[in-house]
Amino acid sequence: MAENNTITIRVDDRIEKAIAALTRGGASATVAIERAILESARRAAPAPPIAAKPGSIDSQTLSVQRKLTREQLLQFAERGYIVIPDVVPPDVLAAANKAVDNQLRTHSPEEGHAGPHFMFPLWEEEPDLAALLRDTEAFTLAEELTGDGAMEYPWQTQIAMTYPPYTDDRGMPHIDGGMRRKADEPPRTFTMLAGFFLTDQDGDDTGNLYVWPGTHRQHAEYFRAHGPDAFTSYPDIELPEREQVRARAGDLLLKHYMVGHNVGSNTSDSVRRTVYFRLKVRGHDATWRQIIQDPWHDFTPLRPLVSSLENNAE
Ligand SMILES: O=C(O)CCC(=O)C(=O)O
Repeated sequence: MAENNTITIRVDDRIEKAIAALTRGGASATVAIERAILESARRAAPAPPIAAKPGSIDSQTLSVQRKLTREQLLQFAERGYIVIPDVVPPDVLAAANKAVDNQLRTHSPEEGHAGPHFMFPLWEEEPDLAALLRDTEAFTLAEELTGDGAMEYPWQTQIAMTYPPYTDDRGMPHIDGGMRRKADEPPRTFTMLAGFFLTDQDGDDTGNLYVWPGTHRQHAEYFRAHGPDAFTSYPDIELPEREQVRARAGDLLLKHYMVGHNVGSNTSDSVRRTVYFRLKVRGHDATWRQIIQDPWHDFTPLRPLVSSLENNAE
């Protein structure tokens, strides 16, 4: 609010939490405060009008890009992932691709490499990658699944590339952060994966992520039966049919942490690029035993929607 050339900013607890999260991530306090205020203002700002695309809006939708439809919420709950089209504007996408090129200057694979190639820059290290999450609607959309202000920005990024020709014949999913861990180490769980497609992956075998839909619920059921400490290897469940996630450059993937997944084949002509962020609800780490038994633990807004899924699973 502007009054006599003075701007009054109410420093709410979200700003304080954001400052704490950012300073833990290594930013100086001044930079952290500046970013936290900008982020708070961004969240408080009314949504800019967005031209609706024919056929992509329903009565539950306030705006194509800022609000998930009830159908999308249900799809996430039931199948464990959704792809939201056109979340990243072309200039942000181009800058992110340049940041990937920059990382490749120092972390390139060997000449002639075929298969996956991962790089893990810190959040602070490549601001043009962080911008995918911070300067688009992506984080707001992700928080519709967990609650407004529930999550914190991650400290690390993953650049996932697949150099052709590569055929993945493992036929098995994994869950991040727990398999092959030592029993006395906590698993590196998180709440959800936010994936940004930097290349088109709308055909099969273009490096698409493999997912086994609905396994977040099956895994939780397994850990309820066997106890959370059984999370040292892949749960013995009956696998559903595998799917390839199809998306175009600029689209956003939101995937429940517990959905089984794996690197996909790339038999196309070009290198596949995706950027991932592992997002957590605040206080998540202390609750890993609960979250792997209760798939809705971190997803408060979904709980009223999921009782039918739970009842069907009984
Ligand atoms: O290559 C991908 O997109 C998946 C990578 C993956 O499975 C992982 O990092 O856990």
